[in-house]
Amino acid sequence: MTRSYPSVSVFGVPTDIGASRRGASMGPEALRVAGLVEALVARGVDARDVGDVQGPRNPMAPPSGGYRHLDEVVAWNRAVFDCSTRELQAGRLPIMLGGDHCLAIGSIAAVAAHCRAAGKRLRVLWLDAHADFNTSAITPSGNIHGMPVACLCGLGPEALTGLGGVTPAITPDQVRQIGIRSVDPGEKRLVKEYGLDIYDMRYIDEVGMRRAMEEALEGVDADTHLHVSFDVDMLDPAIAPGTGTRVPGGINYREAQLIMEMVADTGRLGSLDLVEVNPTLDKRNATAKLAVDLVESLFGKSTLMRD
Ligand code: HAR
Ligand code: MN
Ligand code: MN
Ligand code: MN
Repeated sequence: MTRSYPSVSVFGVPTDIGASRRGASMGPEALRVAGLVEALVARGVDARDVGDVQGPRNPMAPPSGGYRHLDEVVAWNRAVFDCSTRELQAGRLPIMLGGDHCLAIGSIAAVAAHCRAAGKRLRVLWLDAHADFNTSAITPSGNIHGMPVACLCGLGPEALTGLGGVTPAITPDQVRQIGIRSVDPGEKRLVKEYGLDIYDMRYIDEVGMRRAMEEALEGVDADTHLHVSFDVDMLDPAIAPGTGTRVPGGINYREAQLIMEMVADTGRLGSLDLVEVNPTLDKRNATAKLAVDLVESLFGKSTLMRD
């Protein structure tokens, strides 16, 4: 299947501000060293690296009022929002290299605003071991990378929920979560209350990835902008050890390839986050290399002869 993709702009967000473990700040360089841009160009994609956005340093402070580093998280997300908005308005497909997952507040708020302006439907595919639906009242850590989906759905501090000018930026019915296997007790109640569509590991084990993905992609049509938010801790730690909050029992290599191939087949990919790569916990940059391999599939590379 030959498909053409819009031009791609890759940008880095070198911070671990939303986590309590350091090192995701080195994710953008790890992904560049693994050859992300070159791999896209080799697929015939017009991809350019527009460099890194800037933000405050990590003060490594304890949580205050239920949030760690709230002001800094806001500053980084504003920078992400501006960069994503600029690239979307230029008609390009933004790929954000995190950084930790709190940065998806900025990237997805930008995509949501872009879709509203363009009259497009938005579907967010949240690939993660975690639901990232905590609030300051229920978080076990204060880490804002455990809160981005809640913030985007309007639950959180105004500086984050209102980042893109419209609150909430998205509604839970626009989100599908895949690979989930770690949800905190209060968070469990909240995802049920908000009706989040979660394809957890048990569901994937029972029905298989093909059916889970068919359901997650149901209703995606020509008017849909598909945003993929890929937290590499969705993957099993045996194949992706370079990440800060590893959870056993994750997505294997073949399942991950199928996810990417099925997204590619929709032809509707409009934006991508690649987050939580932490090369300080890795061996020989394996996790970034695997992420690049999967991004190739996301851009239509088939393991068989379909491309
Ligand atoms: N649920 C835990 C918390 O809120 C850990 C979640 C954050 N880890 C991530 N995000 N990598 O997906 O602290
Ligand atoms: Mn567009
Ligand atoms: Mn996450
Ligand atoms: Mn995660």
